Amino acid sequence: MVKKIIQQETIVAIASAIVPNQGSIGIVRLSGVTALDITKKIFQPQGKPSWKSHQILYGYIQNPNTRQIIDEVLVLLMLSPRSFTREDVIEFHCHGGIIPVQQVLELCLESGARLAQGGEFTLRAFLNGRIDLTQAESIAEIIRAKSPQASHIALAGLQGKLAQPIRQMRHSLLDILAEVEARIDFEEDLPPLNEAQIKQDLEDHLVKVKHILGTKDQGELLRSGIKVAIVGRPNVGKSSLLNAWSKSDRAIVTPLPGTTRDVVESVLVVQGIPIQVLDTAGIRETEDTVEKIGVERSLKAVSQADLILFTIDASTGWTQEDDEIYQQIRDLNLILVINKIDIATADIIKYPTEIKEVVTTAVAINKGIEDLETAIVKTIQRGETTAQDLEIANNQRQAAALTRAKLALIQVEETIENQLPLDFWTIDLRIAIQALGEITGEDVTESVLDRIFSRFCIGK
Ligand SMILES: Nc1nc2c(ncn2[C@@H]2O[C@H](COP(=O)(O)OP(=O)(O)OP(=O)(O)O)[C@@H](O)[C@H]2O)c(=O)[nH]1
Ligand SMILES: [Mg+2]
Repeated sequence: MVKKIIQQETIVAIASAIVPNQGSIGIVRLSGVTALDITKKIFQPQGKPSWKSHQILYGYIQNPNTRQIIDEVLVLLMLSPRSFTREDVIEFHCHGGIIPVQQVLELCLESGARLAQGGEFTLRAFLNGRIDLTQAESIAEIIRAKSPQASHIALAGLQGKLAQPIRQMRHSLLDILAEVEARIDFEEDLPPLNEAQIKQDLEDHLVKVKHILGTKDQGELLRSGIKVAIVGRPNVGKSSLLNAWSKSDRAIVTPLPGTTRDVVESVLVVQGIPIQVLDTAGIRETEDTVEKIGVERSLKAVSQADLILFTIDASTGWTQEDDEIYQQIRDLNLILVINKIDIATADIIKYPTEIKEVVTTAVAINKGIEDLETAIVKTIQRGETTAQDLEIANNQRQAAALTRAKLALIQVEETIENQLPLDFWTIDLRIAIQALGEITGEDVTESVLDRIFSRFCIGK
């Protein structure tokens, strides 16, 4: 249904990022049966090109009605089926300002193309069988990746490394289903089922499904990262910590308590995990209106963070004020940062023994940052595989389908164990097959497609 409607039209979109004064080249991309006709209408090539696929032409975009020259461009011809969408795809490489790309886009629209919806190029690549669903999702993930590691696993997905074991399992289950159904229909004519082999296969698949499922949390960490809030009373060195860690002077640091009034943010990557660090205003009772708002914002940051770096001052030790803040955050995921250890007078700093993760630092002289990073990674990495070692990772949608496949496989195993009739085997085998097919897109509904492709931006 989707296929028929959308593929009659030629779509167009700006494929490069639109940032004023930033890029030297801007790309407008066409895909569809009339892409070549539209190009011939608006593009004046130098010389007499053959219009064969996979070449780059040079010339001018010209308004066919007014004869006005719009831009000097390079044109990439990628004709069906050797293109991203398997349709005729043509790219105009224009000058990178906003005006040229927009004018070229408008000319394409006037010449019969329709503005592409977000993800529509990739949707066509999927519908035309060039990529499967996991590969389409990987494209969106590469574009969104915030760390090299996140990009690495997304690229593995694009290469089909996630789809391949899933497709193999699905085909193996289809074979088993065929064997079982044949026994239901023609029991007398066939040798008995090799039950031991089937059990073994199902068990192997179950192990594989569980293994892939186990990559979800770490994959999520790599993709989305975490939010870390630096929290504590005034003057303990929170802003100094942010600056030392991000090797910048983003936050204002002074010897005066109550310096930070607003939440200051910096984004770092630690062992492949994107970390959004929030430096907050020191928490204390105050009559100062601005500082009061700052403290409210600190508390809001606390509530939104995945991890708190509760910072105290080693030169004063654990104070009454520290304790008051601690009582508000003690149930949260936190690491105690004992800062200013360079000027500590006591050898041992006391703190509540229930706090298990503790790091000592002297951020003003860049001491302890590495220990802090190690502690953070240890706190958020649960399980054996670390995010850094991941080769592939499934996302939430895929994990939901894999969980359905897992439960169905367990159910088939139980059915066999309990020697139930063959009809019962087929019910759960079909559920597992369908769930796996949803992951790759071999078995997928329109609403699932809508959900996946609506997350793309236009031009992809
Ligand atoms: N000796 C020493 N001084 C430090 C260290 N870290 C920070 N300081 C000093 O402590 C003072 C306060 O530092 P800030 O980073 O502004 O402290 P803050 O926690 O952000 O303070 P507020 O924004 O007021 O809540 C500054 O004079 C820093 O130079 C450290 O590790 N050792
Ligand atoms: Mg500060």
